[in-house]
This record gives sequence, structure tokens and C-alpha cells, in this order.
Amino acid sequence: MARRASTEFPRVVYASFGWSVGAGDFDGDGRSDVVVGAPWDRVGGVANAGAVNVLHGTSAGVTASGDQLWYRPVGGAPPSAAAGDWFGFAVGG
Ligand SMILES: [Ca+2]
Repeated sequence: MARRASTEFPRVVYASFGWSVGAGDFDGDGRSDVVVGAPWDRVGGVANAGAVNVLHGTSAGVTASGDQLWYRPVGGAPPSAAAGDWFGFAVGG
């Protein structure tokens, strides 16, 4: 799985951001983080490959500062992104 700052990633209308929502401590800092699926997001030109946004928890609550976008990489060895993957259709934690 690839990760990058979500502000660097091209987004599409109708990505269905918020289709799925979960929580867990994904960076191991002891605070809960929120994961939000966008299963119809476009990844590297691949339609409907999907992505997951991770918003980190802080002592003041959840923040978009330093948020990440997780997605399957385009090209290379599987599991690479493919049209219709809908990565992020379901998330949990
Ligand atoms: Ca955390």
C-alpha cells in the first residue's frame, strides 16, 4: 500500500468520501485516528480504484494537519491499483 499527504493527491468529484468510516491508532502514538474511505476515488489515472484518508488524533481532537492518503500503487507488482477496486469500500479499526 502506498501513502502520501492527501493534499498532494489529485481528487475527483464523486469519490464518495465518507462512504466508510473507522477508528484506530494507526500511527502507534496512543491516540485514536479516524479513517475515511473514498472508494470511487481516482488513483494515478485509474478510475474507481479508491483510497482511504487517515486523520490523526491529537490531544485537542482529530486534525487534518498531517493527514495521509492510503491507496494501492499504480503499476508494479500486485496488489496494484485497478479500475473498480473500490479500495476503502469498507474500513475498520
Ligand atoms: Ca494515533
